[in-house]
Amino acid sequence: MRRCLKIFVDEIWLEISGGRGGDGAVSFRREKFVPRGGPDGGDGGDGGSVYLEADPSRQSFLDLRYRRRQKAPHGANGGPKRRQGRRGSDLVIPVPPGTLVRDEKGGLLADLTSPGQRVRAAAGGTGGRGNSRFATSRHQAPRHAEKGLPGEELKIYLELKLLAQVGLVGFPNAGKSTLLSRITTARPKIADYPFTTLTPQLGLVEMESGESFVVADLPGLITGAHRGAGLGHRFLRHVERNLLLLLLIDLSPEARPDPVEAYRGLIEELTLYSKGLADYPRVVVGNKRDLTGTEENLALLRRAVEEEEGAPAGVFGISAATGASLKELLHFLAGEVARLSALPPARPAEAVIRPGPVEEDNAFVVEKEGGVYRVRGLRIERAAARTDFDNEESLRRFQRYCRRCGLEKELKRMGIEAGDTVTIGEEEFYYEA
Ligand SMILES: Nc1nc2c(ncn2[C@@H]2O[C@H](COP(=O)(O)OP(=O)(O)OP(=O)(O)O)[C@@H](O)[C@H]2O)c(=O)[nH]1
Ligand SMILES: [Mg+2]
Repeated sequence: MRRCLKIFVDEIWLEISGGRGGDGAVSFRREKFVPRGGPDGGDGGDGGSVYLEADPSRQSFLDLRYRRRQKAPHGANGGPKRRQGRRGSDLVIPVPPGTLVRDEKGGLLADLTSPGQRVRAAAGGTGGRGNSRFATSRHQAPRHAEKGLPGEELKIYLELKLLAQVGLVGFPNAGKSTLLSRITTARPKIADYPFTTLTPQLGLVEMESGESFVVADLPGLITGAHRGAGLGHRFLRHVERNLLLLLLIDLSPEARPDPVEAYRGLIEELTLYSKGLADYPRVVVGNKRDLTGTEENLALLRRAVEEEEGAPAGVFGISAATGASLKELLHFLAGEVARLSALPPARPAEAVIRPGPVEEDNAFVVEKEGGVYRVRGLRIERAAARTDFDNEESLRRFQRYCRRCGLEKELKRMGIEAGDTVTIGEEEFYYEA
């Protein structure tokens, strides 16, 4: 599906978390007559990630209402004989196409429009390495293994915006709202004065064949709309999000501008707004054919359209009020929607706005509050999360890391004393000189 106009219709919060990575194993080979073989602890499996995927079989967030917390499975721990822990399977949450994914602060993480588009919303934690990975010629029997990292946890905000395939474009009073109310269950305000419709309205057309498509009634355009005049200009930017534009033209003899001027005026406003709109898929429809004096105008309009578009272009003559020729029009629209949605997108699908995992960063900051030193930093927090503090060798390894990365020096500079508390991420320690 190409980019389509979206109107906000639903919203929901979810709390999601990636699975924890499995721990690496500490284990030694057992062989006959060999008292203690080499290290053979396997790696932990990665935790599963949580994905959101645009699934056309979903129309709303209804089935997520009672499943606000979703977790991907953990990775399994590594085992002896270098056995790798099983990785946690990914959790895929289906959402309707047209879903915007935002973070807690409202920042856009993803815009899922085409079926099958996916975004990884919460990454699983990576598994820890087993002790077999830490053997060196100098240290042949390491008892150190890494713990698996926790998965990402976050609260996300989903917004559903309906996608419209057909956009109604016309001057005020052309009968756009009347047409929408006639062909869909939408009930927009209809009146014989211009600018009755102030915000885009959507309606679903359901064909007898079972096909359906969404039509958007956009506020009326006026001359100068591309420069920001009138109400319609704010919605011009949405026009490109439809598959097909329906230019609706008032055929009545009293219509101002007259049908030919209206047609040329609409094309001009669209083209002046954006060059790409000049040859955007469109169909021209003359309305109010039930009124007297409209046949002549329809003929004039046909001629003008043929001149402009070159080939003998079809112009529909309808009456939104009586329903005349609406069946033929809908049949044509359904065919065009099917044809155009099968085309490859004009632009590459823009699914993922979310930046990838942050680059490893050696930097850390220490804040002092009373006797507590709070350490923050991606790498140091990871190193702490990776460490099994009950394992003597792992602990020593972590202490060496703290020395190497300059944390210990920094703590001393800040005046740390034995017995003070140091927190690194989720872990808490007592400082020993
Ligand atoms: N005779 C006749 N009148 C129509 C027809 N379609 C719409 N009208 C009338 O034209 C007037 C404007 O109709 P709307 O549907 O409100 O027009 P609109 O294009 O939505 O207008 P804005 O929202 O103001 O831009 C109303 O009085 C309608 O009853 C039609 O097919 N025949
Ligand atoms: Mg209207």
